[in-house]
Amino acid sequence: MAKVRAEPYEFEFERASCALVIVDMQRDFVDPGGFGEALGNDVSLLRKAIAPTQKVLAAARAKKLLVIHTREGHRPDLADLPRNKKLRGRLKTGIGDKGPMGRILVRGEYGHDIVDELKPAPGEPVVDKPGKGAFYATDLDAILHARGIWQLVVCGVTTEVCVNTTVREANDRGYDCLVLEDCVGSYFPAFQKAALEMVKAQGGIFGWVSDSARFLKGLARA
Ligand code: C5J
Repeated sequence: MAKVRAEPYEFEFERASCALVIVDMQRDFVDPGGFGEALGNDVSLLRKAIAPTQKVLAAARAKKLLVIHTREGHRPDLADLPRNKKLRGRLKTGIGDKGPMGRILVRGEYGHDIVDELKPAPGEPVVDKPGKGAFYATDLDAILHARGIWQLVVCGVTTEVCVNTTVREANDRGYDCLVLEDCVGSYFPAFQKAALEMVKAQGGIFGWVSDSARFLKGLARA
């Protein structure tokens, strides 16, 4: 068992039963000129997570951890886009419309894909998800079960939306989750802080929180 210093207490994991999950590091959320920025958000708050996540990704690959990438988005015909998600926000330009990087959050479009800095390697599963949680309407649970994975190290964006929803879904399905606080990002600093607090409160009600440096130390010993 490898050990990572974490809150509320150390996270113990086996390399063979642990996967790295990188949530929605997509151009439309993270890159300047994308949908996120068009909505008035400061993407630099999300971009801070790229460099530490690159280090974690490289180390995970070197240690042969399963690496999974997720992308939030919809079919080009929008048949899987619920009415509430399409209408929410009363946006002039929203999901499915032509945005700065192609049709917004539509599979196959430039903005929907993962940022160049964290490009999936051949063989790494990319899970396309229509919702916020990575388990809803996807084959993620089947992929993890097939490989005997029950522990997840989670990076990505945004902390309080897709990362938090995924961790909660994972927790209810029996997975232990470790969230790396410098590898997740939110457009709202107060939400970043609160979302991390929520994971580790009450003895780790949804999981553990650590950071890339502490995780890399633990992984080096695994
Ligand atoms: C959002 C996400 N924020 N990946 N998506 O709509 O967190």
